[in-house]
Amino acid sequence: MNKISSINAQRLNRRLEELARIGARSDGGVCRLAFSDADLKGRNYVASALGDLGLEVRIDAVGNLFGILKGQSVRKAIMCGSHTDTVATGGRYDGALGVLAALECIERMVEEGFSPAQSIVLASFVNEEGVRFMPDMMGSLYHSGSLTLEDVLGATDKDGVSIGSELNRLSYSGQDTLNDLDITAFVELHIEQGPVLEDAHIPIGVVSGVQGLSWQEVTVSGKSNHAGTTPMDRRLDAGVVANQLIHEIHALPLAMDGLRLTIGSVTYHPSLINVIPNKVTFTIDLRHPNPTQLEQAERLVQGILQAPQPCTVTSKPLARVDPCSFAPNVVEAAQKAAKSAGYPFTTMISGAGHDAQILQSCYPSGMIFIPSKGGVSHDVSEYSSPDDIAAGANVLLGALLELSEGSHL
Ligand code: HGY
Ligand code: MN
Ligand code: MN
Repeated sequence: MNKISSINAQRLNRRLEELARIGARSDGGVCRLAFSDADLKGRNYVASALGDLGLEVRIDAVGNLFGILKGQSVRKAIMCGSHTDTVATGGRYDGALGVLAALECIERMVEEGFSPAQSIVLASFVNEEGVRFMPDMMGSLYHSGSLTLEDVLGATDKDGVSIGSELNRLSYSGQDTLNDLDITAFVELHIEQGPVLEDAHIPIGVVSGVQGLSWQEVTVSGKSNHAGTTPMDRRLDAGVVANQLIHEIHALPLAMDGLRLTIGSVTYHPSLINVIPNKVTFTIDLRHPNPTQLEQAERLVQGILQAPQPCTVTSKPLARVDPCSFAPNVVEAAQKAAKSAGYPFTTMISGAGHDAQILQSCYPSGMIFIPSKGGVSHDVSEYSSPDDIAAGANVLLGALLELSEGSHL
């Protein structure tokens, strides 16, 4: 049996450059918002590469893309992959690395004429980012059965456009499923998107779990009026109340170790210089590795929002994912792969949410990280070095072979 030792680093880095040109921003970043034309082009780039390799390509009812390399046991399969949608000010590696590294691993098997003991399935899940349509990790939530087709098709963006209408406009979806396969593991290679690996000068992170996430949108409703004529004591200024709430909420991480809180979007209405705002909406992104602490943080936020105010304050939950621990056998396979490839590694939890966190609910899952320069991600300056990219893909290849072939490696 050919022991495939490494990936073709040049081809992988070339593919990352090619994909980054789809949805390229003038500042060097990438914008492939879910179910946009650029997102479809990015998915078609991957689908045609899968077709060129002779893999069976499947697309499900929400647009999740799969490529299948049949193994000696066709039914049993190892899944690998990630997502190719990005945030609006995204980089070239978040998600794309996991999909293209999976493609590279499969291409190495095909070109060596290697028939894996289990089939290998590449997955590219739709709408992992959740910045246009919420919740995030939507494609893997649908695949794992946590969201219905109606939930997905009915989701709308800030302009009221639904995913269903975008899927029709782009003729993006299919009827396929993976019901005929028995997925025995899922492995995702991803950039760390934080500072841990770079600070420690370690090239590989083996991810043991992912912290929990809670998203909500708060709306403060007051009364518009003239900025010049309305006395200060006769205003119902939604901006004043919103800023007070934001100030109090921002103080929470000082009182709770490990809590990460982001108010990433604040929108005033009518947002005019000489009009008292009658409505302010803002988003809250809470993260914590401990489920009890995450619930406690949610309660503290609700306590602040429910305090008596002159304006009305409402909040709408947008996404909620529990912290997860990955399957020990997948974590071990990744550790073994890093060891046998000679890469120093550390075992860590993920600060960012990922498809693997959702898929852990239906398949034994795990992740492999590579360093992010400056710990930066969700920004156009996101960067990982070609050497680290090659290292991560080699460890992914090793983990796939370990999981598929077991000890006969
Ligand atoms: O928000 C997240 O952690 C992920 O990038 N969707
Ligand atoms: Mn990602
Ligand atoms: Mn992301």
